[in-house]
Amino acid sequence: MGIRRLTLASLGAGLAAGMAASAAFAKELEGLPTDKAIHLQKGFSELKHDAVSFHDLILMPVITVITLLVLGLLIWIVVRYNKRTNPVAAKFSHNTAIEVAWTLIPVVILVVIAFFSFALLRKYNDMPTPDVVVKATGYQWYWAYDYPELGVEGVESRLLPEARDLKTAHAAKVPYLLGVDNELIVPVGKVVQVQVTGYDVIHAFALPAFGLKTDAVPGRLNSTWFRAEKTGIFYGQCSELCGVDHAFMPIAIRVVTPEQFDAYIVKAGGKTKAMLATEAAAARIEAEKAAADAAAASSATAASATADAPAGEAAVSAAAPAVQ
Ligand SMILES: [Cu+2]
Repeated sequence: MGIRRLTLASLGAGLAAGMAASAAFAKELEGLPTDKAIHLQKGFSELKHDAVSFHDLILMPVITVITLLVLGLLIWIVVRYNKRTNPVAAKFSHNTAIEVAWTLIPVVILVVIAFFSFALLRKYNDMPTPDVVVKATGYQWYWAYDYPELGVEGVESRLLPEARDLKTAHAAKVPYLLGVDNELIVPVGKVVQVQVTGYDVIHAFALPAFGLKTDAVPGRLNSTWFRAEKTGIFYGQCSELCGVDHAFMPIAIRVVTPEQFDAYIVKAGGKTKAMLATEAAAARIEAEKAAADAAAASSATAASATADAPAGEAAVSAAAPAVQ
């Protein structure tokens, strides 16, 4: 799991304690939100690792330093400049040096954040060549998955009825509000491109373990990608308020081995990449043979037609003015 189960009291102990807690509480529950967890969900894709690093190494230190600075200043003002310790208030209204400083320092901080932020955005945007393309369509209130290249369409994924209620979910051992009937099946270690769209209103395809969050907008195809580092089931949820059952349209991705993925595709009535490649090769041989036959036939025709050539030319020149 690796999610830091920090209590508020232990927060003060700082980042080091957080790291220790993270290791200590790591157990088999992965790809799920966890009770009392405070940190981001553990990542299982490169994009998520980068997003977590950006959060932990850039954003958190900046936030912490600014918060402590402001807190320190507040305490200093309260203690040093209250009515008792400072009965005569100062009368000056501004200080140019300090105003320049409190304008420029935030600008520098924002530029530093932007630098790392854009690097991460770029990584999301520069997708490697996908091994598998999946189309995820948001409906009120479920998801449907297609594998457009492999000929599998309309796999509907709905919340399990027993997952709707905490008690029945626990009894059935399915994750509360997350368990679905048909998970999105993808192979481990492969680049999966997810094309995201909406059928009726705007939804959002979000899954923390892979760092995914992409709007599903009707009439528009957004895309995102991930490469799952391990097999297992990972959960996310629709993340754009989309109506009364918004909370009941989870996203579940089951990561399997490439062999299991191929078997799933075949079972679902599609064709694997290998099957398509074999078919394409056969079609190419067929086409080459047809072209060779046609060439042989046309050379034979040409030989027999040589005698008629002057008549043919006359016909072409007679037809030419009509074309203009
Ligand atoms: Cu939705």
